[in-house]
Amino acid sequence: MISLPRLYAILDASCFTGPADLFNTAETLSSAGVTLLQYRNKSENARKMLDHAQELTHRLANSVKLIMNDRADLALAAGFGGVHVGQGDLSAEGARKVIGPNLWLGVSTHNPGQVIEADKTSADYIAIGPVFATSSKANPDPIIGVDGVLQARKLTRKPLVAIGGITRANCRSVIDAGADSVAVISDLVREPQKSAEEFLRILR
Ligand code: 3NM
Repeated sequence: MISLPRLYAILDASCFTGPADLFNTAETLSSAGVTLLQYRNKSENARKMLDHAQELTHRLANSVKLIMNDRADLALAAGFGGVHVGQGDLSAEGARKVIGPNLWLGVSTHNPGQVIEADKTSADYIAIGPVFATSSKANPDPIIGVDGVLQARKLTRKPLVAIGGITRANCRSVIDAGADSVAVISDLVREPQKSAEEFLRILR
């Protein structure tokens, strides 16, 4: 079983002015103590995504576990530490075939049925959300609230990541409901260093 850090930072390319801004923020987060980082890019082609991912590997692979959103092939090609798949991406077992036994595999879930299904797979961790309202995801599933995290916790012993609208103000309640880690996009963007340090302090 893998062990997740309390904070799982997600760098969504749409939040940055360009690749340089994204790389700098990645380095800032790493120096603030972040050790698990996902690269998420819903609008760029595979070639650009691989370029960006390789640069992240070059800058950070020694200090941070890098996870590729959606694309198992790019995770492998970039030398990332894992891939995260959603309900509309490759199945967990499909992604596992691509990445092999050693890379981390995460699966997004949005309701109890999906948690039960993901629990049966070789996924290393399960993400559940959106816990709160989020504007970082197109067409989000219905909000599950802290109660949804409590419910998910009862359905799996795999490491559980809570996602969606998680901030410094509400993260403690999500961990107290049984999540092992919180995944965050927007509350890390504006002041990455300060924000990451505060998350890590609150969740210690
Ligand atoms: N997945 P923020 S919610 C990428 O419910 C993502 O699976 C979700 O961003 C899910 O921290 C979400 O800005 C967006 O709310 C998270």
